[in-house]
Amino acid sequence: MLNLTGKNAIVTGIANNRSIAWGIAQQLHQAGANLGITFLPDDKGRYERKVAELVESLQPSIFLPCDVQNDEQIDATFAAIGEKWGKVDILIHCLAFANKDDLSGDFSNTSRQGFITALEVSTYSLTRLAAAAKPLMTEGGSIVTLTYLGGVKVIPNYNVMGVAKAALEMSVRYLAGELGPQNIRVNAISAGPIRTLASSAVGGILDMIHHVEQVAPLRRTVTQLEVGNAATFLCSDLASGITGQILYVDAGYEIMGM
Ligand code: NAD
Ligand code: 0WE
Repeated sequence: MLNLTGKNAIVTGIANNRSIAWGIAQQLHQAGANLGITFLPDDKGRYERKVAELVESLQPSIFLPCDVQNDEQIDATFAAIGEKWGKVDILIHCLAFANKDDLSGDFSNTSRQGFITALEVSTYSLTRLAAAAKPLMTEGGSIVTLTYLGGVKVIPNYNVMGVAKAALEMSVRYLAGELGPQNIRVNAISAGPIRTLASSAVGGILDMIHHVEQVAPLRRTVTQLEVGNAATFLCSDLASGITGQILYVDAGYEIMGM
């Protein structure tokens, strides 16, 4: 029933084997999707080599740089995707960035530039990539992004990223409203805390994970592959009636009041 054979899927946000995007890419591949992987390029090409090596086993037919802060690169990448594939069915938006200084201390100290950067990379990029993918989603499509509870409730130190995620979740609804008539569905997965490159750079993440293990109904955290399974579902025909939604994949943590 869960079959993505013949579907072309762009996956953004793979940095290493702990990335949530890596869990998603593996599950999309297992369901039979044809993968296109984009990565954040750096001067020395280190990311490119590492990510290329990692994704080799998934045999992506596209592997291209895509810094979401660079309009020309986004346009060049989607032009190449259009030429190679003709159509896109699935877009996975799995990236975020805020300056490290803005992820601790007082939220009211967030600088103008820090606020702009966090919302540019973490929020605007979804709308920008959706616009680039829209003309290629000629047979309908599914767009999935990743969010976090800190966009709905106050989580200590999440600060400007919480504002970025709140705006991301509303972007999901506006995009779903706009793209629905073209049979493009847009949803978000709100994942519980997972140890990744991004989260490991945050002080106290292990304590947060321990807290979730004690309080969440399932008494554990979730894995990248569990998030990947939910994303695969949302991209499949099994989810054909679902758009504009935020799906919690958090071992139930979000329902708890105490
Ligand atoms: P990660 O560090 O593996 O992934 C973040 C990715 O963002 C990296 O691949 C990085 O290259 C990419 N990125 C940053 N700036 C970019 C730019 N300018 N252009 C293109 N790519 C850029 O960490 P992750 O935890 O897997 O994060 C993936 C998503 O999951 C993020 O949206 C994050 O907010 C969300 N999320 C994470 C958790 C968690 O606990 N790890 C929980 C809920 C949601
Ligand atoms: O969305 C995220 C991670 C976001 C993130 C993390 C970093 C660390 C390194 C964005 N930008 C950066 N920039 C860096 O320089 N998560 C949901 C994981 C996360 O981050 C937190 C959390 C959790 C959970 C930050 C503070 C408190 C909790």
